[in-house]
Amino acid sequence: ASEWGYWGKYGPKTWSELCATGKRQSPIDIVTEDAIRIDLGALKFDRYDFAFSGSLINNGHTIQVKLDGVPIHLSGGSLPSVYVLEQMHFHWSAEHTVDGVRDPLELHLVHYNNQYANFSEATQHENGIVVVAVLFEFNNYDNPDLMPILETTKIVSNWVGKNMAQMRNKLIPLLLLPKDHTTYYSYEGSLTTPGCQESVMWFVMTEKLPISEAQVNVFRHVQNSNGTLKYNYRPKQELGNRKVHHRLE
Ligand code: BO1
Ligand code: ZN
Repeated sequence: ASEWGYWGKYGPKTWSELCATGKRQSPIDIVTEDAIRIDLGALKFDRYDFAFSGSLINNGHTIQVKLDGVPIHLSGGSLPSVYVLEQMHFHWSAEHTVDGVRDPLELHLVHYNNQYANFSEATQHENGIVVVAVLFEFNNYDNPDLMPILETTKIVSNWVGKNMAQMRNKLIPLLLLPKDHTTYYSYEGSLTTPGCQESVMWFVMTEKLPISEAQVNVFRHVQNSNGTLKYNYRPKQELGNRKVHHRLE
């Protein structure tokens, strides 16, 4: 079957025919005590500070955001190339855990290596994709920087895979990164959904951003063809021989 989901008869235990199964699958639990402290250099977030119009789609697996206009680039931090922002999307709860703690939300900013023609081509190469992951932890107040995305999520939450909805307000991607966007954990892994291609350099930001319970509930009410998409995280995968690096200035 090409159908997949997060629980029951389409859950991650049934993904084996859809997924690569190598030694660098994602997500993982990040054990901070085991992370190797090293100067990996700062990431350069180019044009992240611009205000972008864009649109959202409910693809039945997540809420995905596409921005319009000029390309947004990520480089530096020992990356071999320049990476182009393809899309961003959310997982509720978080996919990466830190010392076993699972936060309520994780944002993925998905980039592909500009040496390749497009995202799908880049997933065939080991340095093809960079995902920057931002963890959100509960706070008593709404996070205003999520407003452009959340107000549009409410619109698309019951139109599965149909149409894109334009955001009413512009989005500044830099505001979705923690203030300290130069301290991160990094490791070599995979896409966390089928086909789970082992093409991803992961950068999990150390500093977390706040989100209210009411805001997380907007995601928890997203619908797909089987009902409510109550959660959409893949369980942790074996670390194996891999090392997690922790950027230190
Ligand atoms: S993630 O950041 O590892 N959760 C991730 C997972 C999958 C994708 C991007 C980031 N992209 C998906 C596209 C699908 C496509 C598939 C093939 O990749 O959303 O449309 O079929 O590689
Ligand atoms: Zn993701």
